[in-house]
Amino acid sequence: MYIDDTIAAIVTAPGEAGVGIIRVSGRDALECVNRIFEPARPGVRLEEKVRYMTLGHIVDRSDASQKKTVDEVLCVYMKAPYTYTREDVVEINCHGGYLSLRKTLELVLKNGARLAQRGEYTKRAFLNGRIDLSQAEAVMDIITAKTGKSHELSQRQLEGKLSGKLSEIRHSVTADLARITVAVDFPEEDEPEVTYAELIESTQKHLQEIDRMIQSFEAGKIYRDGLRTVIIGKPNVGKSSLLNGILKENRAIVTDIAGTTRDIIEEYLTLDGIPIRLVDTAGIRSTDDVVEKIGVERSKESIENADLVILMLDRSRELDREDIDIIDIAKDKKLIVIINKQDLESRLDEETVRQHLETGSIIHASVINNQGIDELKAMIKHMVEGQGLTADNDYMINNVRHKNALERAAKACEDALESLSAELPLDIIETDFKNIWDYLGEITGDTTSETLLDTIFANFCIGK
Ligand SMILES: Nc1nc2c(ncn2[C@@H]2O[C@H](COP(=O)(O)OP(=O)(O)OP(=O)(O)O)[C@@H](O)[C@H]2O)c(=O)[nH]1
Ligand SMILES: [Mg+2]
Repeated sequence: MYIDDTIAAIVTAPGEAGVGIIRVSGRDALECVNRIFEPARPGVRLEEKVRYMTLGHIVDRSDASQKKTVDEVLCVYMKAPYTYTREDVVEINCHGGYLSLRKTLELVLKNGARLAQRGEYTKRAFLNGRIDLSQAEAVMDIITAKTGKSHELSQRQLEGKLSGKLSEIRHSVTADLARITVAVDFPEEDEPEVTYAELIESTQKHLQEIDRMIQSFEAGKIYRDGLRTVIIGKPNVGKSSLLNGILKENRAIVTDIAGTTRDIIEEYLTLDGIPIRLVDTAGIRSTDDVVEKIGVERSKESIENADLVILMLDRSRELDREDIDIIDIAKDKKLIVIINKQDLESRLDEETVRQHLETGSIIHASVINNQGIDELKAMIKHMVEGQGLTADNDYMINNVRHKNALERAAKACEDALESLSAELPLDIIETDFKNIWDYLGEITGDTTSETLLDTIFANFCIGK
């Protein structure tokens, strides 16, 4: 349900800054601010200066005997419906210190507004029809984007590229549905309104387009969350040294003591625009040390969620049971094996490794001498791009919720195709078409339940 009461929040980031902004939105936004705003030039009124900055002061009149100036500010009134929320909005540009913002916000709240919930401005923009749900989600993705590419993808989603594609498919499904309905309601017509063959053709086309979007998810997810790359291996093989080498800084502690890293260390980096989430783990071995044991368990878990596993071996030691066990854990994953410590005498050759590993690339490295790191980076980049995981698709999806809805829509297409091929009665097929329409509508928010909406917007940040 939509409530049009007046909400307010500090919309700029916390901390000291030149300027901090409070946004007031809703029916009484103007009235609320007018109660506490005193223009510097007498007689000036915010409502006559739509979209202009007006200089003045925020004043506290709660104590009738004594008027207190809280801050010198610039106020701007933006009239509905041409605003972010499509409601009346007033923004107060305060000095960006914590106290002036907090005191001004308190006054706003005392004078007719309530504190905005997380994502409530964007939720109103959605409920008022200015943007659809996928665009609202893109707003949040833009704010949290960590790389240029993921920012670009979210920007395209906000522009409505995804929504446009979805509504195109839904439009065509509606047209089919209309023809099916006529055929069901007037079966006596000589010329059937629509043939099975026509419906099969259009459903196949929809399925193809939906499948393409589902496939784009892998790439979309990587551009949003980063390629989760986990470095694993026995203790002391040089995992932390590799992390430091890739990051070009001493992030992780490196010693010659086996079992140095005891917990997961995670860092972000970008490789020619590809975001990577690089994870260094505790060396895997059987141990009685409780802390180390937990670390080892975590290392194993992190392999499960990895998009790419970098498995490290030490060339100065023979391949042993522990190495082989680790290879076994990781062999179903996308894998790059690094045989490290090439500067030392060899007790391990590539053939021996190959006996235990059918697929996966092998790199020879000496990470403390910076050897092999460029090769590794090139290989990761090649791997990502080689899978068609590039960010060129206009309606690439990066959101699990969207992917799930698309998968259900695809399933409904398949059901429809099966029933159509069997030439089942059209009123049965009608349901499948209705489902396709509904599931696609969940992405744009046309057919999304209120609880789900609440959950989605609750993940937004305050003031957005
Ligand atoms: N000679 C040589 N030593 C290396 C190389 N890479 C790492 N080392 C040394 O190997 C030892 C262990 O390195 P770490 O990076 O701490 O190894 P790790 O795999 O993270 O070890 P744990 O955290 O205990 O699992 C350190 O003394 C490193 O300096 C290399 O390429 N050549
Ligand atoms: Mg380590």
